[in-house]
Amino acid sequence: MDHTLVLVKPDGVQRGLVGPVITRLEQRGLRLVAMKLMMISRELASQHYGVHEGKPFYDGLLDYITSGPVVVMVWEAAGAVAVVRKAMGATRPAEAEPGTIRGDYALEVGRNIVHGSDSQETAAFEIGLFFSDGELVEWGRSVDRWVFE
Ligand code: DAT
Ligand code: MG
Repeated sequence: MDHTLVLVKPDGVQRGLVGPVITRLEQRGLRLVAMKLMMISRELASQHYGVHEGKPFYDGLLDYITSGPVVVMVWEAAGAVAVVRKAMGATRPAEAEPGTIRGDYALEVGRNIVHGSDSQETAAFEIGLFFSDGELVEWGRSVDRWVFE
């Protein structure tokens, strides 16, 4: 099944939104396979956000993502990347639909609570940045047959 990387960013952790983010993804039916609280180093941040290097918001983005602890997770489901992107809502929270994480909890692009990988290739790259293979837990839930076809 597909994997995607989700971060609750420093603003989400500070605002006590780790629980709501996890709850939404759990209740949707995705399976959590890895999770930790950590500080992101400048080095790791520059790798994670390498595609944005040179953009006007890049330095501020690195300041923000390294400004406090984040919760980093890997979630599993068929089509996990797209499912999580939709659940997160638009990058600019002002444009995010109500019912999405950003649409319900955020207002500004530089304080948008969550990160989710944007493709399967990006997901594989990002998961490799944050986790070693042994940290992904293969497990089953008794409810899985009621969630996964
Ligand atoms: P997303 O986080 O939805 O994948 P992205 O990968 O395009 O969005 O950008 C990464 C983060 O960078 C985004 O969550 C917020 C910030 N960002 C993106 N575009 C921005 C902009 N035009 N001005 C300020 N911050 C921006
Ligand atoms: Mg992105």
